[in-house]
Amino acid sequence: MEESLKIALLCHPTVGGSGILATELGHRLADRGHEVFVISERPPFRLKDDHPNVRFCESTPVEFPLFKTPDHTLPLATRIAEVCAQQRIDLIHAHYAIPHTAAAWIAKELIGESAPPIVTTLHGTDIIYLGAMPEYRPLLQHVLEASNRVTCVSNNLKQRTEALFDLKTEIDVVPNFFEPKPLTRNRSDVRESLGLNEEIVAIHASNLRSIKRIDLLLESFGRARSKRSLKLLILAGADASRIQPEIESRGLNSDVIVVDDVYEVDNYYAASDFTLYSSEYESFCLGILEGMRHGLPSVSFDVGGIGEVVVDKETGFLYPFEDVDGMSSGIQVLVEDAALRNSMGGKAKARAEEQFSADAIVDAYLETYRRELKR
Ligand code: GMT
Repeated sequence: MEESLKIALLCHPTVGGSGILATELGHRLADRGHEVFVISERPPFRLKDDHPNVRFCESTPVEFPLFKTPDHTLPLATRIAEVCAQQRIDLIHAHYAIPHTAAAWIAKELIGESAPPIVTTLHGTDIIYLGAMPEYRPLLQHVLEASNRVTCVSNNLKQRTEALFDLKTEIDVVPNFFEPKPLTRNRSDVRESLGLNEEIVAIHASNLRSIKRIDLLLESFGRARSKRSLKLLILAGADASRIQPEIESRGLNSDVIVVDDVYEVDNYYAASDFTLYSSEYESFCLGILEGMRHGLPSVSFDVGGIGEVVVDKETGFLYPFEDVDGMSSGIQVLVEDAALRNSMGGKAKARAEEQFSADAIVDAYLETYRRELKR
């Protein structure tokens, strides 16, 4: 039996791929008998903190009259040091370099020689955007170097990281995984509750940040929709009011269904027919993988690491960024051809199970931890 580890997991509590992945990784590590201490300002939205091996350790941001906004990072660093000392943590796994690896690095300074190693997992925007900003670049360079191991969720993100930073550490690629939860409602119930009949449903789940290019999503959908009965279901992991004006101005009110605050996504994927993404960058695009695991093909732009998840014309359709004509034709093909939808969906599901299973990916993270701890 493998020796049980004590792992401090740092992640964003908000809706987003990195938090989802980190949380699910925490659950899987805990299922395998490791002790997981999740340090964040509030429980990440999918965290099961009633799991016997998972403990949530709150880090409270500080509001102080001289600070314009609450300070998250320094209290987090102090809290990490405290948890490491009290719990004799073996390893810190930081998801997102800024602020998490930066806070872990400060914590290491506080702890001194007995500080545990840091594994950093990069998820995308911390490198693509923050990495390009002069305010963060030298700090990012420093904390990536200070990490004992760095992993990226795709080869594309690894290449982008290596192009931006001069790193001596070898970066490992550990892709994302997704395992669906058992469905709690059947397809027809979910569809009925959304006011759907026989329509074909494209699903998009995201935090609607500007990088998701909801304008291009609506443009492609709007162009495809005239042909056949088609609806767009948006699972909004953020305040959806920001996209309502865009939906209204395009006259898409009756064809776009927006559902807020969805924590259990599986029922919605199972009630849909394909996934639709129009992001300008995705290091991976967990939402496409979630759909694949439910047997859904995808339509998206071929940006970032999406081409490592989707096999073009087999499990989904990929188009150059901003090619809304291409995207709307891909949508139409899937809408009109049920047999193709099913066969591509079947291939998507098989690929998700073979390449992105929880077992294989958790093994890969454990291997990364053990390689470091054996040193
Ligand atoms: O894309 C977002 O807005 C959320 C972001 C996050 O950090 O939660 O997602 C990033 O990490 C996910 C999990 O690794 C990836 O699937 C997403 O592609 C990645 N987003 C970007 O690279 C923009």
